[in-house]
Amino acid sequence: MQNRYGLAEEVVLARLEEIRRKDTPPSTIFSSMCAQPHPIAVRAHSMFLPTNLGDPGLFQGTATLEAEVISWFLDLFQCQDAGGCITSGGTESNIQALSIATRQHLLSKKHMRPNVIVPASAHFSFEKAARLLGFELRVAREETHRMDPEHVSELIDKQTCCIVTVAGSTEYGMVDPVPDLAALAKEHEIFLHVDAAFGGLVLPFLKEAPRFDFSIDGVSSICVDPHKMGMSTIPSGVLLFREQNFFDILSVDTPYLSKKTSFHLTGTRPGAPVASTYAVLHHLGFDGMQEIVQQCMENTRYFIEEMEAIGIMRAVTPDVNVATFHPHNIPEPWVVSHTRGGDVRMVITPHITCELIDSYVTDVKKLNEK
Ligand code: 0PR
Repeated sequence: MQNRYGLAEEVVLARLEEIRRKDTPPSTIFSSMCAQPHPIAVRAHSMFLPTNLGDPGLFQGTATLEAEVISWFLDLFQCQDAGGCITSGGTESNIQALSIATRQHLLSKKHMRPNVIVPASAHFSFEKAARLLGFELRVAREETHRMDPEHVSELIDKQTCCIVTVAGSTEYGMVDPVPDLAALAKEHEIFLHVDAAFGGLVLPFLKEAPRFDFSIDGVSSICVDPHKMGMSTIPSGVLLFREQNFFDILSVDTPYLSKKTSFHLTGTRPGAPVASTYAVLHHLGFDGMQEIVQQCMENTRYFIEEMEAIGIMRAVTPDVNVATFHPHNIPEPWVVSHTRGGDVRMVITPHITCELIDSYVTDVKKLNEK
């Protein structure tokens, strides 16, 4: 409704508080891949609210944070000479990675419509990318929810410009056999993108986790989202490329800005989530992140054991902290999600403690006994 004279600050804020109370309380949400932001993330975010990395020459301090965050991830993913950029999250990163792969294909004078092979479990952002970029999406079969390299090799042809693999799948928390798929990509000289939006900030902190990073020859790009397991504020994504010149493929001229080219999808870009990511990673350090991630994995195992003890079996044993169970009635007030296969899915982010898990299991037991 139009409001000609404006309202007092307290009135507007009280209204906002009331509206915010209608959102689901985090303590009942078991379905979100976005961890609650760490307190230092919130403070850092508010310090950098007016910054715009779309015109980095005006925010040279903030721009150094972007470079430091990228460098931190290149170190974590074992390729210090690679390049990268900050995005708004997994969707933008996936679109940009595929934009590079399809453009490379067209520039190499293969004028036929390119195709991209994705696992059946791929996030729906790849369908968005296919619509935007006009490539054909080929879906590879999976073995126990992991991409099957044999089927991928059957799907490859001369117009295949990219293989997408997932490290920490949205629905079942599985990691594709990245080394096998990277070998295939290398053999056929195809771009290989690893979607580690969720798993990229889990797997490096686990002992004996499946490999997915730049230490594998043939991996061309990796995306990871600090706004998921990185406990940063939304929107915060990172896209990394093995070769710096991948940037050039996407560059356009920006004649009147402080920097003369841009390879990002968005123009105006918030510096606040970059500061937030920087703050969490530097505050916790590798050891602090490892402690939190290992606790999440322990809680995932605990959840699975406690549910199986009341007769509700796991759908799979996950590689990361996503627990899936055979269908059962969901008690109030818990919010879970369902996979396309009908299983019940929970993401065990840091705020899902053993006490919360116990409450859920007790409520499920009561409801399913009735
Ligand atoms: N890649 C993977 C493997 C993902 O799981 C997701 C998002 C993306 C890419 C896309 O990332 P952005 O959403 O950051 O662009 N996975 C979650 C999902 O769609 C996102 C999410 C988070 C959904 C919290 C709901 C929610 O409450 O399930």
